Amino acid sequence: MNASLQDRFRGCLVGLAVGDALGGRFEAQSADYIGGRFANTEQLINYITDEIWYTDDTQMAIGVAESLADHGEIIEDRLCESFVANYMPSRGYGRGARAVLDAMEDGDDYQAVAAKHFPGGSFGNGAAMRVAPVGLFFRDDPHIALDQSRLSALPTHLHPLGIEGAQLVALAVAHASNVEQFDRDAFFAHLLEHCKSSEYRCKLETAAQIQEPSELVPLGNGIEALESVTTAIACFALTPRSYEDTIANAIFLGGDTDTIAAMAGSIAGAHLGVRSIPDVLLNNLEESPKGRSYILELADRLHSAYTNRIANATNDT
Ligand code: RVK
Ligand code: MG
Ligand code: MG
Repeated sequence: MNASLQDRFRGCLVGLAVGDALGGRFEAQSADYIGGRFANTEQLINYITDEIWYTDDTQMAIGVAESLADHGEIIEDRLCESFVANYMPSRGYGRGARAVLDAMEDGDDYQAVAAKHFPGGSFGNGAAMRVAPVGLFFRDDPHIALDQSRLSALPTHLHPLGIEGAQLVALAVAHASNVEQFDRDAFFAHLLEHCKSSEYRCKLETAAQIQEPSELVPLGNGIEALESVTTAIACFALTPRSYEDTIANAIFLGGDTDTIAAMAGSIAGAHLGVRSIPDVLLNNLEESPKGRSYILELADRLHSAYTNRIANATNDT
């Protein structure tokens, strides 16, 4: 039976957090090392016997989801307030993102920091790792999803590749949440239709042809958006009927495992629903004040706000 929409909202947010938390155990390790420890997905998943803690990816995605649930759209000032309220440096942030968030927290000119820390702005994957709630909330309209994703990236990521990475993940989440039967050709055609840069186009065309995990390697496993966004999308497209295989595809690549598994997990969860997440992972996800129970409630709150938005849009026409 296909997952309900509420179940998909839950699957997306919890799928992001679980991918991040499991991937966080292997961040910066090599593919060879991880592959030497675990022979397959089952061994990787069953290695978890205690609590898994999420990182900055989930912490910032929570901020985006809260802001959307409260305001119904991305409003930069409100989003920044939410980022500051959730900011916890110990979760492990990118160094440019930390500089921007520190400025936001201190009431300094964070936009100037975002513009100058890296010339041309950041092309890190920080905007893409947190964007899944935007894809869910605007799943009915790719043009709004693209625009709102851009707005959600801008406080920290001004480089076009950082922004487009977020837009592609949002579109992937939206599409995954919309379809009952996953059609790989339709999925990549949709992403390519909205892809602007030759850099992402080239990677998406490669991703669309991938038949087995070893072919994911050339897409990249790095902290830059261009080295991780299409990788995450391809991890899902390779095994669209399995949440655990999707995040395992990402983790077995090594490198930025928390973020690639977070993005891939959010897409898989949006398609398959929260029941697709293995109990051993769900039950071990941290139960801190903004842990498992809170994320499930937040997903429900986002779902309610989404159904209100759709109802209001229908009444207006
Ligand atoms: C620690 C040169 C650039 C660049 C530019 C590189 C967390 C830098 C999460 C930078 C994610 C890194 C990740 C990350 C998210 C970006 N020129 N190098 N124009 N733009 N870089 O600092 O939020 O793990 O090496 O903006 O995107 O789990 O340090 O942060 O893996 O990309 O960090 O970019 O990072 P930042 P972010
Ligand atoms: Mg992280
Ligand atoms: Mg990371």
